[in-house]
Amino acid sequence: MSGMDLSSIDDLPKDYYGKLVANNTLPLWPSLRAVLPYGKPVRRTQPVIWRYADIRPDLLRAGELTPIEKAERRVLVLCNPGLGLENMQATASIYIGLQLIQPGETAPNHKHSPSAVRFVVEGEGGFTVVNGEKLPMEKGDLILTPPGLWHEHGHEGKGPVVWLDALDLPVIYGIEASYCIEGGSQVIDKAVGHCTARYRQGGLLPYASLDRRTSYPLLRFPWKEVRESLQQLAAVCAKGELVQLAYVNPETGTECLPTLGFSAIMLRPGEEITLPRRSASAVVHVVEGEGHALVDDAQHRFGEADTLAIPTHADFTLSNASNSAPAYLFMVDDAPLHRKLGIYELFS
Ligand code: 1HN
Repeated sequence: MSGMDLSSIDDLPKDYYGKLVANNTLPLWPSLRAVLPYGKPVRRTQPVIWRYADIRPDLLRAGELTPIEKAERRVLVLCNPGLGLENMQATASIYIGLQLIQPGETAPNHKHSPSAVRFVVEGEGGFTVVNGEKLPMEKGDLILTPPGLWHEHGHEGKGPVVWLDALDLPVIYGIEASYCIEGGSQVIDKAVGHCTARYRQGGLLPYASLDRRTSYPLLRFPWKEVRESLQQLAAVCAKGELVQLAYVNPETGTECLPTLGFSAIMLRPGEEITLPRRSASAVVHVVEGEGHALVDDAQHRFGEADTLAIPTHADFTLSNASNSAPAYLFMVDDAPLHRKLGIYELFS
């Protein structure tokens, strides 16, 4: 659709336009099509890939250059060039960083209005304390730090621990609602496995959950269990059917954070899958395996620990390069936000 040809600023008398500006006003019609384009949103988000092999040496160097006390959180941010590097957006709504913690280091306790998660990329011995519960961090584990919950990190193992941080920071900052509060280190008042043991089996809940709900009952999703569940799902999915599991709040069966959604995908050996086009943007992180991604017109070869940006309304095809081994991917998206706003669309 071509639509109406709208008047530009140049069609207006200079003195009239000057008076509008002096009164802190503007005419809508010269800008209307920019903010409300026909058919598809304007997307500045580029379908880029961040390769872990490129970034890892710089992240380890940050560990030498900047003591943790001088960084609070030692992070290299994955910035989408289409959105301006300084704006620290992987997509318009999703912030992604790679955080390094070395043995014996601690990242101090705080809580904030943005929602955050950690997805462990490498290393052993890391942990996050959330709401008085110490959550071990093993490779591929997803740890939630929901809005307003205290969280701090530590490392009791050997060698570097690296995880991916995902936050709804661009949204919360964009609505001028982003802030944090510092606190003293938390008292750990819950046993190891407090939440994972209670909610370890889908379809079964601690009985008391029927009467008493907490907002965020499950804070850690061990990768070992997600990987096994994907394999079991793959065994009953038809060829060509997308093998994808959503991480949910076990008490409500819906997304586990207000704005961001999380899912895991298994690409069976040799499999190529076109995902449905959606209104939501996403970031995809490779947990295991190698393959190709076609995102709109961008073709990327991906390997373990690489991360890709998927713009809103993008065409998206994934293929596994191996004919013998599966590939596993972790996806963060803003579909919960779209659903809450009533703008979520799934195009078939
Ligand atoms: C944050 O709280 C963490 O707790 C990491 O590890 C990255 C980026 C922006 C704002 C808050 C963390 C963050 C962050």
